[in-house]
Amino acid sequence: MLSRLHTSLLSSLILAGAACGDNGNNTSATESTSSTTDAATATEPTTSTTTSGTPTTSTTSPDETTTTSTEEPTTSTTSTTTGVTPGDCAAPADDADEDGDSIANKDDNCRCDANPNQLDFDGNSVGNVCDAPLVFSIADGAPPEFNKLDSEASASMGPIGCQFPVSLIGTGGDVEVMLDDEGTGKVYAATVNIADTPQLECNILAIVNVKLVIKNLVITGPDAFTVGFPFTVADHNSGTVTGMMDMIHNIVVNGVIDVQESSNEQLAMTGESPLEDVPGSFPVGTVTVVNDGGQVTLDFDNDNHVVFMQTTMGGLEVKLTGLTGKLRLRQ
Ligand SMILES: [Ca+2]
Ligand SMILES: [Ca+2]
Ligand SMILES: [Ca+2]
Repeated sequence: MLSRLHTSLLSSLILAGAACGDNGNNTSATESTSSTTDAATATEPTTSTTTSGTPTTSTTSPDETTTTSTEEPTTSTTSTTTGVTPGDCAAPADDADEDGDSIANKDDNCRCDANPNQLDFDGNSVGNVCDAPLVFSIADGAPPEFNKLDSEASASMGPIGCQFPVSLIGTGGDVEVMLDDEGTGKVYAATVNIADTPQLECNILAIVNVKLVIKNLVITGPDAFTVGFPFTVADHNSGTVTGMMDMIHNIVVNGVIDVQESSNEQLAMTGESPLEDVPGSFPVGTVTVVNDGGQVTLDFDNDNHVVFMQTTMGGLEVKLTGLTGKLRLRQ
């Protein structure tokens, strides 16, 4: 199937219009497996990123901790009362200062790791430095104003094209938040899934009828969003922190471009063309973590970001642009 849309006109087929952008990235036409690296380039120069990353590796570290972390609050409460040191440390609850952070063992909420600020975001008596990550999940049935990201798809061939709005709905996945004693933290968003979109359709000047179905978007970036949670906007005692994600996050897109009719088969042959494992990315955004109520919100607000783009060898360019909205996850 794929091959049907192959043969390249590509670089000559660049849309001048703002909505359809000008990234004449001819290599992106390659099929499915080619990947992740192109993606970053196709989407946003700054990312350069990251690479290569194989989707799968990314899930490792977050997942490992997932199970334990949900249990953490309870366990640690018990430990503190029984005098067992928080955070895997055998130092007794005495007047010594095992980690040299000027907090005596008996008062230290993380006895073997220096944490002079004693920040304890979730108030479980285990300092952030010794504590397990906070884990949040997207749940189905969330209010419609959340877990919905608005974007716009475009299909174009050379100077002609069409646009259609797309709502991407988050249906599942886990995000982990790890905080430190300096008022900063990292957010791992390794497994956010976005639902299939309904079929989208446009007619390019009666030359080609294009149907696009985005089967899935999955975050696969191996790296955490690094989020600054400065003291000025964070209240570690009440459990609220807000910060900016400092990097674009890789995603993988699956979908189908279905060319229903084409009056010019040189430009686009009819039939399905899989959009499979097309690399893409989410833009930077804001993260807010509220411990009271246990939720984390990822906000995206970037009309210019190219989430993904694929140019078939037949010269049909399909692109998802702009990303605004919120994903809300709960503990
Ligand atoms: Ca200490
Ligand atoms: Ca300490
Ligand atoms: Ca804690």
